[in-house]
Amino acid sequence: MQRLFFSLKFIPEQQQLLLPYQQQALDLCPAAKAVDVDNLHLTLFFLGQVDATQQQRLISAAQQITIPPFSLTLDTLSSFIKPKILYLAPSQQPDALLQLQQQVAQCCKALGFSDIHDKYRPHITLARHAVCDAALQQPVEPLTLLVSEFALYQSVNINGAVRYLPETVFGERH
Ligand code: 2AM
Repeated sequence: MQRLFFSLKFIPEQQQLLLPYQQQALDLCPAAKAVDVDNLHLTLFFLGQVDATQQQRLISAAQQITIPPFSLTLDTLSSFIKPKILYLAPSQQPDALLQLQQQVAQCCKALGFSDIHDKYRPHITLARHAVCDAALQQPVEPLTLLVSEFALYQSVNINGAVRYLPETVFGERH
């Protein structure tokens, strides 16, 4: 069994562009713990524990999804109280992102996975264990990323550190 989730796939240069926003988040809430730069991602669907057979089925289903490259503009720094995270999010959710998320969710649900979230809320978690102003909602300098891939990620614990590893990548180059 592996702990898996679908997520947009950012390239390392895009993850680097997120670092100033992470710093802003940490300035607002210094006790929070920064997410490692190569772990920065935007979840599409969280699956939880998945066995090898189901994983293969998920991959086959996701290979049928087409993803036209789209722009994602991130412009809001905000927080969730549960879990206590600081995140960067788009104030306008692009249709292409929502369509992709719906297609991924449909595949997952057709294979028996349920969505543990009441409502899809696209966000990039920048820091965790954030005990700070609960009502944080701050406009920031907009950052536009071009997205053309998503991936099935595995969450693993390596020497006590969580790593998100792209298992299978989907999108225009694949
Ligand atoms: P993330 O913040 O790293 O994306 C399981 O709840 C995981 O799904 C969380 O660790 C969180 O990971 C992500 N998540 C939480 N709430 C969500 C929501 N409303 N929409 C999408 N992803 C969410």
